[in-house]
Amino acid sequence: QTNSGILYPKVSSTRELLSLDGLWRFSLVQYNDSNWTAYSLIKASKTDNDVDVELMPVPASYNDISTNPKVRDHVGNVTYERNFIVPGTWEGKRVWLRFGSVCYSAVVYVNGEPVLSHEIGHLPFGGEISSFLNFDEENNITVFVNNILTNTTVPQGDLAELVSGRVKQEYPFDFFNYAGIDRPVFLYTTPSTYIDDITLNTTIDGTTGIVNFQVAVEGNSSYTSRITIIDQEGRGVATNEKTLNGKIAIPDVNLWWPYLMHDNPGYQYKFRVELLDDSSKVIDKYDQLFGVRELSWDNTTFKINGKNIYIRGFGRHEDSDIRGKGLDLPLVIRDYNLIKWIGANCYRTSHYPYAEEIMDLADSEGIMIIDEVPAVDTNYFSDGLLENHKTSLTELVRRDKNRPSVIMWSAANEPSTAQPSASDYYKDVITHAKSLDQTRPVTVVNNVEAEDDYSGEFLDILSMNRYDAWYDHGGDFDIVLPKIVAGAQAWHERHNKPVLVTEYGADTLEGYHSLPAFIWSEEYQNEYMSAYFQAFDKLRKEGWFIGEMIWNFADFKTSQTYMRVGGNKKGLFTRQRQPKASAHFMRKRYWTLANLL
Ligand code: GCB
Repeated sequence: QTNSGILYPKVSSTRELLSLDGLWRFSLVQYNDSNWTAYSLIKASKTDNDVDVELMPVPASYNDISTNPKVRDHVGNVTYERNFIVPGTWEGKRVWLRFGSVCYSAVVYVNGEPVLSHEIGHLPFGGEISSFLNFDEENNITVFVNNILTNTTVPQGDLAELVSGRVKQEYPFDFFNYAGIDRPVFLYTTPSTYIDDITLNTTIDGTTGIVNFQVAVEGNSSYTSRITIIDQEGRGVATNEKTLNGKIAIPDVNLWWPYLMHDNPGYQYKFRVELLDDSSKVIDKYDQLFGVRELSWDNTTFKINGKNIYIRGFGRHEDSDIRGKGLDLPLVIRDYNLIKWIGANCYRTSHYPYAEEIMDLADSEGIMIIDEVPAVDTNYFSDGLLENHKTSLTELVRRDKNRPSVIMWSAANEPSTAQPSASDYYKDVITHAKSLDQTRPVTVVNNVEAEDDYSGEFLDILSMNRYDAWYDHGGDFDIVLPKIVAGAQAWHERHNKPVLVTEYGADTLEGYHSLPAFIWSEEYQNEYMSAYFQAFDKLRKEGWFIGEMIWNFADFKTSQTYMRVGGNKKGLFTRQRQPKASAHFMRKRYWTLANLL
């Protein structure tokens, strides 16, 4: 249902909200129950949780909650189930069910009837379920969650049958393939005529902010509308009572600025929409936050509100002990405290869209986001994959289009862009991204050399991942400066576009010291970073180099391989969010850069 809106559920004078977060009954479904959407068949099939408590918290990934490797390594379907009561006062309203994300796909039943299905993790979905509900009584919700990745899923994966007969999920990316209902679940109401979607774009004219708006309404089209823009002090600063599509001017506007580029970063207004009936009674009301800012880019620069952006940041993961990728608010706030402490102004949502609650903080704290779809390590291009890939972009843009923090779309991470077939494929993907949004640049994060690539001509900004002196040339820090500088120059010279380093990093075991520096020690990570800093300082003088992002913000869990000791350890912070020596070192650089620019 990608042609309708996916506004975040909020209480207003016309809308109510109930959370379905909490403990759900959980069971594994045997892999060979192939007809997995057959509700009765799966209900009847035997479950296999052994010693575990058959309850699962929502939101959370299910994999690391259990003591049982069968849960952690499960392939195929699981079921989540719970009962809930819908207040009788909700009868006659539209009642909606909304999931922030289910990894990887879901089929949802309410009182035994299929009501929703969705494929692609990390993206919200929902729909109206009014006609399936019992009001003032118990209702049952059962969600079948499937984690299988194939050649046409985003991201791709493969099923392998081991000699033992067990089926195993294999995937080309290194982060653990967590699954489950990993973001909040809401029930909410709207009136029968309701605000379905709001799209806002802003430009600046001197000291005036211009808000271009489009409001989509479903239901009775004879209602009129009132739009009010409200500032952070709660004052109405502009109104429009005529139309659902138009422009509003905000005089003496407060712009949205990134952290450490302005003394009041992350300034947001409310865009209030009210639908009114003939007697001016408010039928529906929704407040959408937004910021006023203007992005522009050319062959050498990327600007916000007319000022050059220099990105100081990292790639990250949604990842922590026990919860996996499950939304956890203490962790979210801890992470933003660390981001501000270290002086970063940006991160990439590597390698999938992050929770809306996480994105809200980027908007309010002024942290810029490179917003990435789940297309990581794409190896085989096909029409089926292309369709899903485009859908992931459609759903991401629909969700995040109003966020001032989102400054760029990333259409993929490290795809095989050295194959000639990548040319048609990425032309299609990028054309699609540009048809959805012309106000933000689009990138693909590449790890091939400029001369081997077939994607760069379609992109606005060139992003490169480099691991010189890590995956090859261990300890040879002297090769970093010449190789990074030459690599970036080759990208710029081939396409005449701004260049950004989106990854470089070295695995580091906290507390392991070695003088002189030896691979995996804290000293090694610092010397490795120093070598890259020298290259970046040289590139900054070229005039087209727009930023540096280290891999990774924090250590994270991976699949089991000898390459990873307890996971990927390239974090500046441990998985528990404590600093390594590198975090202190990076803090000096990022604050120095922030003060220079
Ligand atoms: C990469 C990938 C990232 C990995 C990283 C690494 O190039 O984009 O997902 O985690 O390298 O540490 O190998």
